[in-house]
Amino acid sequence: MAPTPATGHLQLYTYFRSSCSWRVRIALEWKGIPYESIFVHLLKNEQNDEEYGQVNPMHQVPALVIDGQCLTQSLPIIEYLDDNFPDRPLLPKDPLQRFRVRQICEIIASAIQPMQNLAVLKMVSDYGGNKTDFAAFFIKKGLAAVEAILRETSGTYSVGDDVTMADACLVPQVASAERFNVDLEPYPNIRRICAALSELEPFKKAHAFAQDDCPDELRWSKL
Ligand SMILES: N[C@@H](CCC(=O)N[C@@H](CS)C(=O)NCC(=O)O)C(=O)O
Repeated sequence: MAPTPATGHLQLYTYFRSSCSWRVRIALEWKGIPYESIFVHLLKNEQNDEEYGQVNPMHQVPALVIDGQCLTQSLPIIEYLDDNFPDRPLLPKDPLQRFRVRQICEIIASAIQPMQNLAVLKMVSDYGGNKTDFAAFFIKKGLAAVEAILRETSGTYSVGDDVTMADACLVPQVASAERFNVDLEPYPNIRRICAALSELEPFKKAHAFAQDDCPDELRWSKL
Protein backbone atom coordinates (compact mmCIF):
# COMPACT_ATOMS: atom_id res chain seq x y z
CA MET A 1 0.00 0.00 0.00
CA ALA A 2 1.39 3.42 -0.93
CA PRO A 3 2.30 5.65 2.02
CA THR A 4 0.08 8.70 2.52
CA PRO A 5 1.83 11.97 1.61
CA ALA A 6 2.38 14.38 4.50
CA THR A 7 0.13 17.42 4.52
CA GLY A 8 2.94 19.82 5.40
CA HIS A 9 6.42 20.08 6.83
CA LEU A 10 6.81 17.92 9.93
CA GLN A 11 9.48 18.59 12.52
CA LEU A 12 10.40 16.05 15.18
CA TYR A 13 12.32 17.14 18.26
CA THR A 14 14.29 14.01 19.01
CA TYR A 15 17.35 12.47 20.64
CA PHE A 16 18.87 9.34 19.10
CA ARG A 17 18.72 7.23 22.26
CA SER A 18 15.41 8.50 23.59
CA SER A 19 13.07 5.51 23.54
CA CYS A 20 10.02 7.80 23.35
CA SER A 21 11.41 9.64 20.31
CA TRP A 22 12.31 6.28 18.78
CA ARG A 23 8.68 5.12 19.06
CA VAL A 24 7.53 8.13 17.05
CA ARG A 25 10.34 7.71 14.52
CA ILE A 26 9.14 4.14 13.96
CA ALA A 27 5.57 5.35 13.36
CA LEU A 28 6.74 8.04 10.91
CA GLU A 29 9.00 5.64 9.03
CA TRP A 30 6.35 2.91 9.04
CA LYS A 31 3.89 5.23 7.37
CA GLY A 32 6.48 6.76 5.04
CA ILE A 33 5.85 10.28 6.34
CA PRO A 34 8.80 12.61 5.61
CA TYR A 35 10.00 14.71 8.55
CA GLU A 36 12.84 16.93 9.67
CA SER A 37 14.72 15.99 12.83
CA ILE A 38 15.59 18.71 15.30
CA PHE A 39 18.10 17.29 17.74
CA VAL A 40 17.83 17.96 21.47
CA HIS A 41 20.95 16.67 23.22
CA LEU A 42 19.68 15.22 26.48
CA LEU A 43 23.12 14.61 27.99
CA LYS A 44 23.95 18.27 27.36
CA ASN A 45 20.70 19.10 29.15
CA GLU A 46 19.31 20.97 26.12
CA GLN A 47 15.80 19.76 27.03
CA ASN A 48 15.92 22.09 30.02
CA ASP A 49 16.74 25.20 27.98
CA GLU A 50 14.12 27.90 28.41
CA GLU A 51 13.67 28.00 24.64
CA TYR A 52 12.84 24.27 24.49
CA GLY A 53 10.34 24.79 27.29
CA GLN A 54 8.30 26.79 24.75
CA VAL A 55 8.14 23.62 22.62
CA ASN A 56 7.46 21.17 25.44
CA PRO A 57 6.80 22.54 28.91
CA MET A 58 7.62 19.04 30.26
CA HIS A 59 11.18 19.53 28.96
CA GLN A 60 11.18 16.09 27.35
CA VAL A 61 11.43 14.66 23.85
CA PRO A 62 9.73 13.89 21.57
CA ALA A 63 7.69 16.80 20.30
CA LEU A 64 6.19 16.78 16.83
CA VAL A 65 5.26 19.95 14.98
CA ILE A 66 2.64 19.17 12.37
CA ASP A 67 0.28 21.51 10.56
CA GLY A 68 1.05 24.33 13.00
CA GLN A 69 0.35 22.18 16.06
CA CYS A 70 3.00 21.15 18.53
CA LEU A 71 2.23 17.65 19.82
CA THR A 72 3.88 16.01 22.81
CA GLN A 73 3.56 12.57 24.47
CA SER A 74 4.65 9.77 22.17
CA LEU A 75 1.59 7.52 22.37
CA PRO A 76 -1.01 10.21 21.62
CA ILE A 77 1.31 11.42 18.86
CA ILE A 78 1.33 7.95 17.29
CA GLU A 79 -2.45 7.70 17.60
CA TYR A 80 -2.79 11.13 15.95
CA LEU A 81 -0.56 9.98 13.10
CA ASP A 82 -2.61 6.81 12.77
CA ASP A 83 -5.83 8.83 12.57
CA ASN A 84 -4.45 11.27 10.02
CA PHE A 85 -2.35 8.90 7.94
CA PRO A 86 -4.50 5.77 8.03
CA ASP A 87 -2.46 3.73 5.53
CA ARG A 88 -0.33 1.08 7.22
CA PRO A 89 -2.32 1.30 10.48
CA LEU A 90 -0.61 0.81 13.81
CA LEU A 91 -3.79 0.08 15.76
CA PRO A 92 -5.98 -2.93 14.95
CA LYS A 93 -9.66 -2.39 14.23
CA ASP A 94 -10.77 -5.30 16.43
CA PRO A 95 -11.54 -3.88 19.91
CA LEU A 96 -9.84 -6.70 21.84
CA GLN A 97 -6.69 -6.58 19.72
CA ARG A 98 -6.68 -2.79 20.01
CA PHE A 99 -6.95 -3.18 23.76
CA ARG A 100 -4.01 -5.63 23.80
CA VAL A 101 -1.85 -3.20 21.83
CA ARG A 102 -2.64 -0.36 24.22
CA GLN A 103 -2.15 -2.65 27.24
CA ILE A 104 1.40 -3.53 26.14
CA CYS A 105 2.15 0.12 25.32
CA GLU A 106 0.87 1.23 28.69
CA ILE A 107 3.16 -1.17 30.58
CA ILE A 108 6.17 0.08 28.65
CA ALA A 109 5.23 3.77 28.68
CA SER A 110 3.94 4.00 32.25
CA ALA A 111 5.57 1.24 34.28
CA ILE A 112 9.01 0.93 32.70
CA GLN A 113 10.17 3.99 30.76
CA PRO A 114 9.61 6.59 33.50
CA MET A 115 11.81 4.49 35.81
CA GLN A 116 14.74 4.58 33.40
CA ASN A 117 14.34 8.22 32.47
CA LEU A 118 17.35 10.51 32.77
CA ALA A 119 15.86 12.96 35.26
CA VAL A 120 14.58 10.14 37.50
CA LEU A 121 17.90 8.27 37.48
CA LYS A 122 19.78 11.46 38.28
CA MET A 123 17.59 11.88 41.33
CA VAL A 124 18.11 8.22 42.34
CA SER A 125 21.89 8.87 42.22
CA ASP A 126 21.55 12.18 44.04
CA TYR A 127 19.74 10.30 46.86
CA GLY A 128 22.60 7.77 47.02
CA GLY A 129 20.90 4.92 45.12
CA ASN A 130 22.31 2.72 42.36
CA LYS A 131 20.65 3.97 39.20
CA THR A 132 21.45 0.88 37.10
CA ASP A 133 19.94 -1.51 39.66
CA PHE A 134 16.94 0.77 40.06
CA ALA A 135 16.21 0.92 36.32
CA ALA A 136 16.93 -2.81 35.81
CA PHE A 137 14.44 -3.78 38.55
CA PHE A 138 11.57 -2.01 36.80
CA ILE A 139 12.65 -3.12 33.33
CA LYS A 140 12.65 -6.80 34.42
CA LYS A 141 9.29 -6.48 36.14
CA GLY A 142 7.71 -4.80 33.13
CA LEU A 143 9.25 -7.09 30.52
CA ALA A 144 8.06 -10.15 32.48
CA ALA A 145 4.51 -8.78 32.31
CA VAL A 146 4.84 -8.00 28.60
CA GLU A 147 6.26 -11.49 27.94
CA ALA A 148 3.24 -13.06 29.69
CA ILE A 149 0.86 -11.06 27.49
CA LEU A 150 2.80 -11.88 24.33
CA ARG A 151 2.42 -15.60 25.03
CA GLU A 152 -1.29 -15.07 24.34
CA THR A 153 -1.29 -12.25 21.78
CA SER A 154 1.73 -12.60 19.54
CA GLY A 155 1.98 -13.94 16.03
CA THR A 156 4.92 -12.74 13.98
CA TYR A 157 4.73 -9.48 15.95
CA SER A 158 3.42 -8.42 19.36
CA VAL A 159 -0.28 -8.64 18.55
CA GLY A 160 -0.95 -10.98 15.66
CA ASP A 161 0.89 -10.80 12.38
CA ASP A 162 0.65 -7.07 11.72
CA VAL A 163 3.04 -4.42 13.04
CA THR A 164 1.36 -2.26 15.69
CA MET A 165 2.10 0.54 18.13
CA ALA A 166 3.06 -2.18 20.64
CA ASP A 167 6.00 -3.09 18.42
CA ALA A 168 6.97 0.59 18.17
CA CYS A 169 7.18 0.62 21.98
CA LEU A 170 8.83 -2.79 22.38
CA VAL A 171 11.91 -2.32 20.18
CA PRO A 172 13.25 0.85 21.85
CA GLN A 173 12.45 -0.57 25.29
CA VAL A 174 14.47 -3.71 24.59
CA ALA A 175 17.38 -1.53 23.44
CA SER A 176 17.19 0.29 26.79
CA ALA A 177 17.09 -3.04 28.61
CA GLU A 178 20.32 -4.05 26.89
CA ARG A 179 21.91 -0.74 27.88
CA PHE A 180 21.06 -1.46 31.51
CA ASN A 181 22.56 -4.98 31.17
CA VAL A 182 19.24 -6.77 31.61
CA ASP A 183 19.51 -10.43 30.58
CA LEU A 184 16.87 -11.06 27.90
CA GLU A 185 17.05 -14.86 28.19
CA PRO A 186 13.79 -15.12 30.24
CA TYR A 187 11.81 -13.35 27.49
CA PRO A 188 11.84 -15.62 24.39
CA ASN A 189 8.79 -14.04 22.74
CA ILE A 190 10.21 -10.56 23.17
CA ARG A 191 13.51 -11.68 21.64
CA ARG A 192 11.78 -13.46 18.74
CA ILE A 193 9.54 -10.49 17.92
CA CYS A 194 12.37 -7.96 18.12
CA ALA A 195 14.48 -10.11 15.80
CA ALA A 196 11.64 -10.15 13.27
CA LEU A 197 11.10 -6.39 13.57
CA SER A 198 14.79 -5.64 13.17
CA GLU A 199 14.57 -7.00 9.59
CA LEU A 200 12.01 -4.36 8.56
CA GLU A 201 13.29 -1.28 6.74
CA PRO A 202 11.27 1.31 8.73
CA PHE A 203 12.62 -0.14 11.97
CA LYS A 204 16.16 0.04 10.60
CA LYS A 205 15.71 3.69 9.59
CA ALA A 206 14.23 4.62 12.99
CA HIS A 207 16.99 2.87 14.98
CA ALA A 208 19.03 4.98 17.40
CA PHE A 209 22.26 4.03 15.63
CA ALA A 210 20.94 5.23 12.27
CA GLN A 211 20.27 8.77 13.47
CA ASP A 212 22.35 11.78 12.47
CA ASP A 213 22.81 12.80 16.11
CA CYS A 214 24.22 9.38 17.04
CA PRO A 215 27.92 9.62 17.94
CA ASP A 216 30.26 8.26 15.25
CA GLU A 217 31.51 5.40 17.44
CA LEU A 218 27.98 3.93 17.53
CA ARG A 219 26.58 5.08 14.22
CA TRP A 220 25.98 2.29 11.68
CA SER A 221 26.98 4.38 8.66
CA LYS A 222 30.33 5.22 10.31
CA LEU A 223 31.24 1.70 11.42
N1 LIG B 1 5.45 10.23 28.38
C1 LIG B 1 6.41 10.92 27.58
C2 LIG B 1 7.79 10.70 28.19
C3 LIG B 1 8.86 11.50 27.47
C4 LIG B 1 10.23 11.26 28.10
O1 LIG B 1 10.35 10.81 29.24
N2 LIG B 1 11.27 11.56 27.33
C5 LIG B 1 12.61 11.35 27.80
C6 LIG B 1 13.45 10.65 26.75
S1 LIG B 1 12.77 9.05 26.34
C7 LIG B 1 13.26 12.69 28.08
O2 LIG B 1 13.11 13.61 27.32
N3 LIG B 1 13.99 12.80 29.20
C8 LIG B 1 14.67 14.00 29.53
C9 LIG B 1 14.98 14.12 30.99
O3 LIG B 1 14.72 13.19 31.75
O4 LIG B 1 15.53 15.16 31.36
C10 LIG B 1 6.32 10.42 26.13
O5 LIG B 1 5.89 9.28 25.93
O6 LIG B 1 6.62 11.18 25.20
